[in-house]
Amino acid sequence: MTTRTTQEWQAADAAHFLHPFTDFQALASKGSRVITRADNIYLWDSDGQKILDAMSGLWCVNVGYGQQALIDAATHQLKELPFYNAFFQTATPPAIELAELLAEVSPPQFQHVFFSGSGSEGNDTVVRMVRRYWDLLGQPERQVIVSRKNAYHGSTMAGASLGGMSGMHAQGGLPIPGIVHIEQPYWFANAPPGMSRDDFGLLAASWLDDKIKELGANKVAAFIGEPIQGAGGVIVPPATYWPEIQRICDRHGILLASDEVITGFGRTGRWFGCETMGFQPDLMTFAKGVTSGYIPLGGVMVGERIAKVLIEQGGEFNHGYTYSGHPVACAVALANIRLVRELGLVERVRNDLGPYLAAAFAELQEHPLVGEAQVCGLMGALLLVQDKTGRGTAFPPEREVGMVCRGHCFANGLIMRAVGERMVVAPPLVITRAQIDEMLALIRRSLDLTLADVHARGWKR
Ligand code: PXG
Repeated sequence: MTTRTTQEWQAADAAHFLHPFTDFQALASKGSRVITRADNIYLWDSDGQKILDAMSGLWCVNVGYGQQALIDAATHQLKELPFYNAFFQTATPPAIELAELLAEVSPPQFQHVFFSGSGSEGNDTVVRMVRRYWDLLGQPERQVIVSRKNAYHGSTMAGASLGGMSGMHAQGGLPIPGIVHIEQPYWFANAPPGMSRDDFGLLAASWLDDKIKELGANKVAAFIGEPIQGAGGVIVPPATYWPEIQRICDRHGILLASDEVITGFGRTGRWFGCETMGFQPDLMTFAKGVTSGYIPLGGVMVGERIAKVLIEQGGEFNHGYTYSGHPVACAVALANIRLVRELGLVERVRNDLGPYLAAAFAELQEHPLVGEAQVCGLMGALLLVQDKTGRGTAFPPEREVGMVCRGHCFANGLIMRAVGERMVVAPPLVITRAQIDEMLALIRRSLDLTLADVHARGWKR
């Protein structure tokens, strides 16, 4: 790559690069921040400023930046066999070994995997596969997939349809047919006044039961959800929610899919979020953390209930991607998962870093701006409120207080994501306690600066 000044990069970027989820015109007039290198949990931009990346890239760099084992795995595989497909009764050693290793680290019901290139593609596979499963069982009318409002399942036609983001549905005529949404298990926003979190978890799960009864169980193929909604704002459901969802799916015989794109590979202190939340899905979508984002890879873990039917009576499944089982991506994933094991990252998140972050966030809950602080493993959220009385009152969205706070984070060398009024973190799992302290000092400073702005504008009650 050539060396250019920030202004030169920004000009070329604005002239040619259409960024995802971006107002192209607004960005072109402002100029992108150009990230040029990274190490461990830190990034550097084209002005040389060091930034603590509390979002692991985009929820993915679980082992941190600069891990030589992943670099070596990619280099070796690029030389040995940079590509071969898995379509025409062929396979490559990295894809076979990765399938084997994924079966080992996944809950016991998973012995098979279908590879994709991303999380969105993985969820497209889920849609195709569950409908195929019911076809094969002679119940083709079981088509509908139930998802949730404010869910994020990707940006392809099926992924965005499964997702519950109204802004995405508004563009492109979504959702596609056969996908419906129930309300999310977000206690702060959706619980009736005075209801405990645990009671609310049961209530929110009962909305699935209501929806199934409304549609007719014989029409419903599957329910899909993120164990913890990530892009929706790190919404940790009450502990009662997922076990009740499982009971409802079991009772109606419908398939349960866990979208583990963010929660997989140690993020919550177990290999997969469903283990932390206490349920046993039939399918798990994964991506991001499978390679720590070093190279694109996704897929679906397919439970034996489904795999058995597909294998024993399926015939050809007319679905797949050029890069299903890409050897370089699989080689990097193998190195990544082995490294997660070697470093004991899953246990470290569960026993040490997760509780440490939770204690720190509990202290931040005392901050005048913070109405709710939630942590699960190494993902956390702080909800910014204008009034802390009772359950609290969030700032009205049009004030964009989250964006104000995010601006202060950026200016202070911290990447924290704003989802509306929820400020979220998901740092690399290799972060140390000392680095968590450093992150917290930056968060606290950014909150204080945001509070000063809020007071100056007369927005605080
Ligand atoms: N499922 C979940 C749960 C995700 O979080 C996807 C599927 C789609 O994965 P791909 O690889 O197709 O992007 C995701 C992706 C954000 C943000 O702003 C989150 C994601 C992607 C982009 C932005 O928090 N998650």
